[in-house]
Amino acid sequence: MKPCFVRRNVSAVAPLCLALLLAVAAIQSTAQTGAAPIVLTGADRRPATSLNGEWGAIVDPFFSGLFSFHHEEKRNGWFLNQKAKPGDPFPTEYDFATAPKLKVPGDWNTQRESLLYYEGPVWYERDFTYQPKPHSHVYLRIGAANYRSWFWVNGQKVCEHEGGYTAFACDVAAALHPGSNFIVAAVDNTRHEDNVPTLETDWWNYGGLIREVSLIEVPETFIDQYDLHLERGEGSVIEGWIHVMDGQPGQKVEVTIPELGAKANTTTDASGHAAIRFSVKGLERWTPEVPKLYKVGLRAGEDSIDELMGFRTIEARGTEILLNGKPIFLRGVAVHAEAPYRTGRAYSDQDAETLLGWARELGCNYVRLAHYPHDETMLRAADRMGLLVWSENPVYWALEFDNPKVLAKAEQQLDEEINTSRNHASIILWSMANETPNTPARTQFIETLASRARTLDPTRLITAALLVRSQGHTKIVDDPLGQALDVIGINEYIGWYEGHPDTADVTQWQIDYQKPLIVSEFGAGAKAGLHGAKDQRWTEEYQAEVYRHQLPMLNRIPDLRGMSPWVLMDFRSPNRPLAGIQDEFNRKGLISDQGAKKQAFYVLQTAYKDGTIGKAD
Ligand code: GCB
Repeated sequence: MKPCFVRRNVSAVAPLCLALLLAVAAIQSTAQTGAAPIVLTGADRRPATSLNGEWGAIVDPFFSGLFSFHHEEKRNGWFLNQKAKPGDPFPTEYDFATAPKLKVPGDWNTQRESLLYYEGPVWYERDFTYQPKPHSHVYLRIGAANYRSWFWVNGQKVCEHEGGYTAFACDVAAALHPGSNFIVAAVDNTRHEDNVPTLETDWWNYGGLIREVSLIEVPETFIDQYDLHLERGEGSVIEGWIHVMDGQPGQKVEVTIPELGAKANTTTDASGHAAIRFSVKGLERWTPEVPKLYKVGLRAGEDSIDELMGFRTIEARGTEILLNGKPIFLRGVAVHAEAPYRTGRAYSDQDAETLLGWARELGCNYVRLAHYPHDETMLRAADRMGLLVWSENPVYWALEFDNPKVLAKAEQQLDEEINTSRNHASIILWSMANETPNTPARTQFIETLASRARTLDPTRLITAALLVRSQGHTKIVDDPLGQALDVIGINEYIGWYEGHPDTADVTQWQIDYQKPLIVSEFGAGAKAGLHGAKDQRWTEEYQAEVYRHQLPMLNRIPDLRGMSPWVLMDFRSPNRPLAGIQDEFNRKGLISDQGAKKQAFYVLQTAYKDGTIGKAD
């Protein structure tokens, strides 16, 4: 029989033949590219085989490990991890075994001096032994890889991913074998105009496997995602859903909260979705003062997850933000995922404890985790420490807002952010964007994201950090994007990028929205230990003066319901070259990268602790 795929005219192909053709094409393309990665909610609560540690690493600026001299994708790329053998008809010009090492997790920039500014592909390789269990899936779970990444197990492509700050998981079961295995990853942090974020940012483009990497084994039928939260209102009803992958409709799902003696059962529908709603007695709500967390068990057949969760509600009413039904003022600070002391990307519990510990010491009940989704260790720490969180996607400055591919990238990252972190009581705000230009294309783009976020998670508030415009000494908040938001965020730099610190004293505010307002940024640069007159830029005195004038001005804004001055700690930025002062750090930190508290820290701490700033209603 003539094989059907030699026919030229596809419309003339018999339906059966077409189906076969499509199936073969799908198998071929999956074999070449791997399946699309998935999100595993609560992955950090599952038993895992860590692949952290030292990986052989080869810097490959021309990506010659993947592309031939005519830029075709190689069949014998470095993912094969070949070893040179005597008599080989060709030279093998790489060897992961003898290559220098890089630590995972970790950005490459702060691990090798020659890589501080490097932007391009780097290859990673690690050997490991593994005994796959029958009847299970095995996922390679990557906490984040900035920005594009490709993964192969034993030379077989398992997946690719785009987006530098979200977690994903690739099915690797078919590529594993009992005994010794190897994994090769290529990570490329090259900036492109049509990326999210785009070419310009004000932070270091730390590349690499920047967060934890592990293997997670799950049964054939397993829970991939879930959402449990407290229903709005006075009562104690927990609602949400659990999604089961690769099961039959009618799969039993159980949720237990042993401390409350609560147990609830539900079953999945045809799409694997199981809605759940049950009432509990004696629930202590999660608050910043008492961040009560409960062990929550989720079970579906052979699969189970032990979660640790708090329960609270969040709403906006008029110009108020209500936590558990009561008006709250968000005493915050903005935080980059910059590692204290060693610099580079933060990833560990200790990084999170240090950064958020400083926020607590400052008197905060809230942090803006800027400008991309932070690691889950940060969210777990915020849950434990009672810090409310603004979680942000990397829609920063001027993306290609009229490019549908860019929208798709932003949507994918938003989905990953929400599906990974939706069970953290600490998160109350999903931020869609930071300081974007006011154009119709921008507004439409971000409105699309906002409605997607609302569909994915109707329980939280949607915000964005907007730019404001000036007329004389009046600051006007009228960006049309505000219509799509529940809470208006605005950034302003009176006393730093405009005017003097005392310009704040004569500034008036015109806000065209009847919604809660958060001043999501204000601040000034200072080098820790540099002292001088209060009108001398870069001194601690100048920075403190900006805060002294900002606070009374902010107190005059009736709708102000929160603030997160820029920024908790100095962080690396290539835009900040001023020698002897900045040395490629944005110095607007209240604390230096080496942990020295500047005078402004204490100005803000006093205001937060004395309650002289902010009104909840
Ligand atoms: C901003 C940006 C932030 C910058 C900051 C600054 O408005 O949102 O990413 O780092 O200003 O220091 O200029």
